[in-house]
Amino acid sequence: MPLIQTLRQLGLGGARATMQDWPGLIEAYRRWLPVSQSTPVISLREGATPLIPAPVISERIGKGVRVYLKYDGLNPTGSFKDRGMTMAISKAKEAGSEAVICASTGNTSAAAAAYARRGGMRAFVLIPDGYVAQGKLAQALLYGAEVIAIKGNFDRALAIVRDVADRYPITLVNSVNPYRLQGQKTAAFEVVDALSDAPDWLCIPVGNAGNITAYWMGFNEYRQAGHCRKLPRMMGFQAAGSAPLVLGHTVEQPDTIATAIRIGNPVNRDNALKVERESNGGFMAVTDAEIIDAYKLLGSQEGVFCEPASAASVAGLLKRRDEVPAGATVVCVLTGNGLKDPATAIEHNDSKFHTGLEADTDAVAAVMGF
Ligand code: AN7
Repeated sequence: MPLIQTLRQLGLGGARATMQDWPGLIEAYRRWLPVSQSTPVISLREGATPLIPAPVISERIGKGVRVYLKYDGLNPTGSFKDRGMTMAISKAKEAGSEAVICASTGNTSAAAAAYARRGGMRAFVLIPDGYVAQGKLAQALLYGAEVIAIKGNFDRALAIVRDVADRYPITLVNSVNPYRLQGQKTAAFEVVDALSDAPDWLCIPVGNAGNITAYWMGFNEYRQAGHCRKLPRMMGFQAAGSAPLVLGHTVEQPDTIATAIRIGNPVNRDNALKVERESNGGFMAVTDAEIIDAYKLLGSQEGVFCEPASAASVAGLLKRRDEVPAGATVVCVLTGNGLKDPATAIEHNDSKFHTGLEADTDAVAAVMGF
Protein backbone atom coordinates (compact mmCIF):
# COMPACT_ATOMS: atom_id res chain seq x y z
CA MET A 1 0.00 0.00 0.00
CA PRO A 2 1.48 3.36 -0.93
CA LEU A 3 2.40 5.69 1.90
CA ILE A 4 -0.22 8.14 0.71
CA GLN A 5 -2.90 5.59 1.63
CA THR A 6 -1.28 5.11 5.02
CA LEU A 7 -1.65 8.82 5.48
CA ARG A 8 -5.32 8.73 4.53
CA GLN A 9 -5.98 5.73 6.75
CA LEU A 10 -4.44 7.60 9.64
CA GLY A 11 -7.05 10.28 9.01
CA LEU A 12 -4.34 12.84 8.34
CA GLY A 13 -5.24 15.44 5.76
CA GLY A 14 -8.60 13.83 4.90
CA ALA A 15 -9.53 11.82 1.80
CA ARG A 16 -7.69 14.28 -0.41
CA ALA A 17 -4.46 14.01 1.57
CA THR A 18 -1.26 14.62 -0.33
CA MET A 19 2.26 13.95 0.85
CA GLN A 20 2.37 17.63 1.81
CA ASP A 21 0.23 16.57 4.75
CA TRP A 22 2.86 14.13 6.04
CA PRO A 23 3.21 15.21 9.67
CA GLY A 24 6.52 13.52 10.52
CA LEU A 25 6.94 10.02 11.84
CA ILE A 26 5.90 10.59 15.45
CA GLU A 27 2.46 11.87 14.43
CA ALA A 28 2.11 9.32 11.64
CA TYR A 29 2.98 6.34 13.83
CA ARG A 30 2.01 7.79 17.20
CA ARG A 31 0.19 4.69 18.44
CA TRP A 32 3.33 2.61 17.99
CA LEU A 33 5.60 4.99 19.88
CA PRO A 34 6.14 5.82 23.56
CA VAL A 35 4.78 9.36 23.35
CA SER A 36 1.78 10.96 25.04
CA GLN A 37 -0.28 14.08 24.46
CA SER A 38 2.13 15.95 26.75
CA THR A 39 5.26 15.02 24.76
CA PRO A 40 6.51 18.12 22.91
CA VAL A 41 7.02 16.74 19.40
CA ILE A 42 10.16 18.13 17.82
CA SER A 43 9.93 17.28 14.17
CA LEU A 44 11.32 18.31 10.80
CA ARG A 45 8.74 16.10 9.05
CA GLU A 46 11.20 13.23 8.79
CA GLY A 47 10.19 9.82 7.43
CA ALA A 48 8.03 8.92 4.42
CA THR A 49 11.18 8.33 2.38
CA PRO A 50 10.81 6.64 -1.00
CA LEU A 51 11.21 2.95 -1.73
CA ILE A 52 12.84 3.13 -5.15
CA PRO A 53 12.86 0.16 -7.55
CA ALA A 54 16.40 -0.76 -8.67
CA PRO A 55 16.02 -2.36 -12.11
CA VAL A 56 19.73 -2.61 -12.91
CA ILE A 57 20.60 -4.31 -9.63
CA SER A 58 17.54 -6.57 -9.96
CA GLU A 59 18.78 -7.58 -13.40
CA ARG A 60 22.23 -8.38 -12.00
CA ILE A 61 20.70 -10.70 -9.41
CA GLY A 62 18.37 -12.24 -12.01
CA LYS A 63 15.98 -15.08 -11.07
CA GLY A 64 13.02 -12.67 -11.12
CA VAL A 65 14.29 -11.00 -7.93
CA ARG A 66 12.92 -7.50 -7.28
CA VAL A 67 15.30 -5.14 -5.52
CA TYR A 68 14.20 -1.88 -3.89
CA LEU A 69 16.22 0.88 -2.27
CA LYS A 70 14.89 2.43 0.94
CA TYR A 71 16.42 5.85 0.38
CA ASP A 72 16.67 7.27 3.89
CA GLY A 73 19.18 9.82 2.62
CA LEU A 74 16.11 11.93 1.82
CA ASN A 75 15.40 12.69 5.47
CA PRO A 76 15.74 16.33 6.61
CA THR A 77 19.38 16.09 7.65
CA GLY A 78 20.15 13.48 5.00
CA SER A 79 20.23 10.24 6.96
CA PHE A 80 18.13 7.67 8.84
CA LYS A 81 19.36 9.21 12.10
CA ASP A 82 16.51 11.74 11.92
CA ARG A 83 14.04 8.93 12.69
CA GLY A 84 15.67 8.19 16.01
CA MET A 85 16.54 11.78 16.79
CA THR A 86 12.99 13.18 16.54
CA MET A 87 12.08 10.66 19.26
CA ALA A 88 15.18 11.06 21.44
CA ILE A 89 15.04 14.85 21.39
CA SER A 90 11.28 15.03 21.96
CA LYS A 91 11.65 12.75 24.99
CA ALA A 92 14.65 14.72 26.27
CA LYS A 93 12.59 17.91 25.98
CA GLU A 94 9.67 16.23 27.75
CA ALA A 95 12.02 15.30 30.60
CA GLY A 96 13.16 18.91 30.91
CA SER A 97 16.66 18.37 29.56
CA GLU A 98 18.55 21.49 28.46
CA ALA A 99 21.45 19.83 26.67
CA VAL A 100 22.24 16.64 24.78
CA ILE A 101 25.48 14.91 23.88
CA CYS A 102 26.54 12.20 21.46
CA ALA A 103 29.59 10.60 19.92
CA SER A 104 29.40 10.29 16.18
CA THR A 105 31.00 9.24 12.94
CA GLY A 106 29.05 12.20 11.52
CA ASN A 107 25.39 11.53 10.82
CA THR A 108 24.27 11.28 14.42
CA SER A 109 25.98 14.58 15.15
CA ALA A 110 24.18 16.30 12.26
CA ALA A 111 20.79 14.97 13.36
CA ALA A 112 21.39 15.65 17.06
CA ALA A 113 22.45 19.20 16.28
CA ALA A 114 19.44 19.98 14.09
CA TYR A 115 16.80 18.52 16.39
CA ALA A 116 18.34 19.73 19.66
CA ARG A 117 18.67 23.28 18.40
CA ARG A 118 15.13 23.22 17.04
CA GLY A 119 14.05 22.11 20.49
CA GLY A 120 15.95 24.99 22.11
CA MET A 121 18.61 22.76 23.65
CA ARG A 122 22.38 22.82 23.51
CA ALA A 123 24.03 20.06 21.50
CA PHE A 124 27.52 18.72 22.18
CA VAL A 125 29.03 16.32 19.69
CA LEU A 126 32.26 14.34 19.96
CA ILE A 127 33.81 13.24 16.69
CA PRO A 128 36.97 11.39 15.67
CA ASP A 129 39.26 14.17 14.42
CA GLY A 130 39.81 13.86 10.67
CA TYR A 131 37.41 10.95 10.09
CA VAL A 132 34.09 12.68 9.56
CA ALA A 133 32.92 13.43 6.01
CA GLN A 134 32.91 17.12 5.23
CA GLY A 135 29.17 17.54 4.69
CA LYS A 136 28.41 16.08 8.10
CA LEU A 137 30.88 18.36 9.86
CA ALA A 138 29.42 21.32 7.97
CA GLN A 139 25.96 20.33 9.16
CA ALA A 140 26.89 19.97 12.84
CA LEU A 141 28.53 23.40 12.77
CA LEU A 142 25.82 25.14 10.79
CA TYR A 143 23.02 23.71 12.90
CA GLY A 144 24.75 25.16 15.94
CA ALA A 145 26.30 22.24 17.78
CA GLU A 146 29.38 22.59 19.95
CA VAL A 147 31.76 20.25 18.16
CA ILE A 148 34.57 18.51 20.02
CA ALA A 149 37.04 16.62 17.83
CA ILE A 150 39.15 14.09 19.73
CA LYS A 151 42.39 12.31 18.88
CA GLY A 152 40.75 8.91 18.97
CA ASN A 153 38.18 6.86 17.10
CA PHE A 154 34.41 6.65 17.48
CA ASP A 155 34.61 3.93 20.12
CA ARG A 156 36.75 6.17 22.37
CA ALA A 157 34.41 9.10 21.78
CA LEU A 158 31.45 6.98 22.82
CA ALA A 159 33.15 5.85 26.02
CA ILE A 160 33.80 9.49 26.89
CA VAL A 161 30.26 10.73 26.24
CA ARG A 162 28.85 7.86 28.31
CA ASP A 163 31.08 8.98 31.18
CA VAL A 164 30.09 12.60 30.78
CA ALA A 165 26.37 11.75 30.70
CA ASP A 166 26.79 9.62 33.85
CA ARG A 167 28.42 12.45 35.75
CA TYR A 168 26.71 15.60 34.50
CA PRO A 169 23.14 16.74 33.78
CA ILE A 170 23.05 16.06 30.05
CA THR A 171 21.06 13.58 27.95
CA LEU A 172 22.92 10.98 25.91
CA VAL A 173 21.40 10.56 22.44
CA ASN A 174 23.51 7.74 21.02
CA SER A 175 21.64 4.53 20.27
CA VAL A 176 22.05 3.35 23.87
CA ASN A 177 19.15 5.78 24.33
CA PRO A 178 16.14 3.46 23.80
CA TYR A 179 14.00 6.18 22.19
CA ARG A 180 16.39 6.24 19.23
CA LEU A 181 15.51 2.68 18.21
CA GLN A 182 11.81 3.36 18.79
CA GLY A 183 11.93 6.12 16.19
CA GLN A 184 14.08 4.13 13.79
CA LYS A 185 11.70 1.15 13.76
CA THR A 186 9.26 3.27 11.71
CA ALA A 187 11.42 2.64 8.63
CA ALA A 188 10.27 -1.00 8.76
CA PHE A 189 6.65 0.17 9.01
CA GLU A 190 7.12 2.29 5.89
CA VAL A 191 8.66 -0.59 3.96
CA VAL A 192 5.71 -2.85 4.83
CA ASP A 193 3.20 -0.08 4.11
CA ALA A 194 4.77 0.32 0.66
CA LEU A 195 5.06 -3.38 -0.24
CA SER A 196 1.93 -4.63 1.59
CA ASP A 197 4.18 -7.20 3.26
CA ALA A 198 7.72 -7.50 4.57
CA PRO A 199 10.45 -8.23 2.00
CA ASP A 200 12.18 -11.62 1.92
CA TRP A 201 15.58 -10.08 2.57
CA LEU A 202 16.54 -6.81 4.20
CA CYS A 203 20.12 -5.78 3.40
CA ILE A 204 21.53 -3.12 5.69
CA PRO A 205 24.91 -1.59 6.60
CA VAL A 206 25.91 -2.22 10.21
CA GLY A 207 28.03 -0.06 12.50
CA ASN A 208 26.70 0.06 16.06
CA ALA A 209 23.86 -2.24 14.95
CA GLY A 210 21.15 0.11 16.19
CA ASN A 211 19.37 0.28 12.86
CA ILE A 212 19.26 -3.46 12.19
CA THR A 213 17.86 -3.91 15.71
CA ALA A 214 15.25 -1.21 15.15
CA TYR A 215 14.12 -2.62 11.78
CA TRP A 216 13.68 -6.06 13.31
CA MET A 217 11.61 -4.58 16.12
CA GLY A 218 9.43 -2.77 13.58
CA PHE A 219 8.84 -5.82 11.40
CA ASN A 220 7.93 -7.92 14.44
CA GLU A 221 5.50 -5.36 15.83
CA TYR A 222 3.81 -5.01 12.46
CA ARG A 223 3.52 -8.76 12.08
CA GLN A 224 2.01 -9.17 15.51
CA ALA A 225 -0.59 -6.59 14.52
CA GLY A 226 -1.31 -8.47 11.27
CA HIS A 227 0.13 -5.83 8.92
CA CYS A 228 2.53 -8.30 7.33
CA ARG A 229 2.53 -12.08 6.99
CA LYS A 230 6.25 -12.75 6.77
CA LEU A 231 9.45 -11.53 8.37
CA PRO A 232 12.60 -10.83 6.39
CA ARG A 233 15.98 -12.45 6.75
CA MET A 234 18.12 -9.66 8.17
CA MET A 235 21.37 -9.42 6.21
CA GLY A 236 23.87 -7.07 7.85
CA PHE A 237 27.01 -5.84 6.12
CA GLN A 238 30.12 -4.39 7.69
CA ALA A 239 33.22 -2.93 6.08
CA ALA A 240 36.00 -5.54 6.08
CA GLY A 241 38.34 -3.30 8.09
CA SER A 242 35.66 -2.66 10.73
CA ALA A 243 33.79 -5.94 11.02
CA PRO A 244 33.55 -6.90 14.72
CA LEU A 245 30.26 -8.76 14.23
CA VAL A 246 31.69 -10.86 11.42
CA LEU A 247 34.96 -11.54 13.22
CA GLY A 248 33.31 -12.14 16.59
CA HIS A 249 35.54 -9.73 18.46
CA THR A 250 36.16 -6.02 18.97
CA VAL A 251 38.36 -4.34 16.36
CA GLU A 252 40.81 -2.00 18.09
CA GLN A 253 41.81 0.03 15.03
CA PRO A 254 38.81 0.03 12.68
CA ASP A 255 39.59 1.22 9.20
CA THR A 256 37.45 1.80 6.08
CA ILE A 257 36.68 4.38 3.43
CA ALA A 258 33.08 4.20 4.72
CA THR A 259 33.78 6.44 7.73
CA ALA A 260 30.14 6.28 8.89
CA ILE A 261 30.64 2.64 9.87
CA ARG A 262 34.21 2.91 11.09
CA ILE A 263 33.21 1.35 14.40
CA GLY A 264 35.09 -1.45 16.16
CA ASN A 265 33.00 -2.06 19.29
CA PRO A 266 29.28 -1.96 18.47
CA VAL A 267 26.96 -0.76 21.22
CA ASN A 268 24.14 -3.07 20.15
CA ARG A 269 26.30 -6.19 19.73
CA ASP A 270 24.00 -8.48 21.75
CA ASN A 271 20.89 -7.20 20.01
CA ALA A 272 22.54 -7.71 16.65
CA LEU A 273 23.37 -11.33 17.41
CA LYS A 274 19.79 -11.88 18.55
CA VAL A 275 18.46 -10.42 15.30
CA GLU A 276 20.78 -12.65 13.30
CA ARG A 277 19.56 -15.74 15.18
CA GLU A 278 15.86 -14.92 15.22
CA SER A 279 15.65 -13.87 11.57
CA ASN A 280 17.88 -16.63 10.22
CA GLY A 281 19.96 -13.74 8.91
CA GLY A 282 23.68 -13.24 8.66
CA PHE A 283 26.53 -10.78 8.88
CA MET A 284 29.15 -10.53 6.20
CA ALA A 285 32.08 -8.23 5.46
CA VAL A 286 32.43 -6.29 2.22
CA THR A 287 35.73 -4.77 1.15
CA ASP A 288 36.22 -1.08 0.47
CA ALA A 289 36.62 -1.94 -3.22
CA GLU A 290 33.26 -3.74 -3.23
CA ILE A 291 31.65 -0.80 -1.41
CA ILE A 292 33.00 1.67 -3.97
CA ASP A 293 31.85 -0.52 -6.89
CA ALA A 294 28.31 -0.61 -5.47
CA TYR A 295 28.44 3.14 -4.75
CA LYS A 296 29.38 3.89 -8.35
CA LEU A 297 26.79 1.44 -9.69
CA LEU A 298 24.02 3.06 -7.63
CA GLY A 299 24.96 6.51 -8.83
CA SER A 300 25.72 5.88 -12.47
CA GLN A 301 23.14 3.16 -13.24
CA GLU A 302 20.26 3.72 -10.82
CA GLY A 303 20.54 7.50 -10.41
CA VAL A 304 20.73 7.22 -6.63
CA PHE A 305 23.53 8.99 -4.77
CA CYS A 306 24.18 7.49 -1.35
CA GLU A 307 27.17 7.71 0.92
CA PRO A 308 29.79 4.92 0.87
CA ALA A 309 28.59 3.25 4.10
CA SER A 310 25.09 2.95 2.64
CA ALA A 311 26.40 1.23 -0.49
CA ALA A 312 27.60 -1.63 1.75
CA SER A 313 24.02 -2.96 1.66
CA VAL A 314 24.09 -3.28 -2.12
CA ALA A 315 27.70 -4.53 -2.16
CA GLY A 316 26.60 -7.22 0.28
CA LEU A 317 23.55 -8.20 -1.75
CA LEU A 318 25.69 -8.56 -4.88
CA LYS A 319 28.17 -10.66 -2.90
CA ARG A 320 25.41 -13.00 -1.69
CA ARG A 321 23.46 -13.00 -4.98
CA ASP A 322 23.62 -16.81 -5.36
CA GLU A 323 21.76 -17.27 -2.07
CA VAL A 324 18.83 -15.01 -2.98
CA PRO A 325 15.75 -17.18 -3.64
CA ALA A 326 14.13 -16.91 -7.09
CA GLY A 327 11.35 -14.33 -7.19
CA ALA A 328 12.34 -12.82 -3.85
CA THR A 329 11.69 -9.23 -2.85
CA VAL A 330 14.80 -7.55 -1.46
CA VAL A 331 15.11 -4.17 0.21
CA CYS A 332 18.54 -2.54 0.51
CA VAL A 333 18.62 0.27 3.04
CA LEU A 334 20.46 3.38 1.82
CA THR A 335 21.06 5.04 5.15
CA GLY A 336 22.64 8.34 4.11
CA ASN A 337 22.77 10.85 1.27
CA GLY A 338 25.77 10.93 -1.07
CA LEU A 339 26.07 14.70 -0.73
CA LYS A 340 27.36 14.13 2.80
CA ASP A 341 30.70 13.05 1.39
CA PRO A 342 31.51 14.91 -1.83
CA ALA A 343 35.25 14.19 -1.58
CA THR A 344 34.74 10.44 -1.99
CA ALA A 345 32.46 10.97 -5.00
CA ILE A 346 34.95 13.27 -6.70
CA GLU A 347 37.77 10.81 -6.11
CA HIS A 348 35.89 7.62 -6.98
CA ASN A 349 33.93 7.76 -10.21
CA ASP A 350 34.35 6.59 -13.79
CA SER A 351 33.16 9.79 -15.41
CA LYS A 352 35.08 11.99 -17.80
CA PHE A 353 35.99 15.35 -16.33
CA HIS A 354 37.67 17.66 -18.84
CA THR A 355 39.30 20.61 -17.15
CA GLY A 356 41.21 23.69 -18.22
CA LEU A 357 39.59 23.83 -21.66
CA GLU A 358 39.61 27.01 -23.78
CA ALA A 359 36.20 28.77 -23.71
CA ASP A 360 35.60 27.88 -27.33
CA THR A 361 32.88 25.90 -29.15
CA ASP A 362 35.30 23.92 -31.33
CA ALA A 363 37.41 22.96 -28.31
CA VAL A 364 34.29 21.77 -26.44
CA ALA A 365 32.98 19.87 -29.48
CA ALA A 366 36.38 18.23 -29.93
CA VAL A 367 36.48 16.75 -26.43
CA MET A 368 32.89 15.62 -26.94
CA GLY A 369 34.16 13.56 -29.87
CA PHE A 370 32.51 15.53 -32.69
C1 AN7 B 1 25.16 6.30 6.75
O1 AN7 B 1 26.57 8.81 13.00
O2 AN7 B 1 27.14 5.63 14.13
O3 AN7 B 1 24.43 0.08 12.68
O4 AN7 B 1 27.67 8.19 14.74
O5 AN7 B 1 25.87 6.99 9.38
O6 AN7 B 1 22.75 1.75 13.49
O7 AN7 B 1 25.19 2.15 13.81
C2 AN7 B 1 26.42 6.23 11.98
C3 AN7 B 1 26.07 5.00 11.53
C4 AN7 B 1 24.96 3.13 8.56
C5 AN7 B 1 25.34 2.33 10.84
N1 AN7 B 1 24.93 4.05 7.60
O8 AN7 B 1 24.15 2.27 11.58
C6 AN7 B 1 27.03 7.93 13.71
C7 AN7 B 1 26.88 6.51 13.33
C8 AN7 B 1 25.22 5.33 7.86
C9 AN7 B 1 25.58 5.70 9.16
C10 AN7 B 1 25.31 3.43 9.85
C11 AN7 B 1 25.65 4.73 10.17
P1 AN7 B 1 24.12 1.53 12.98
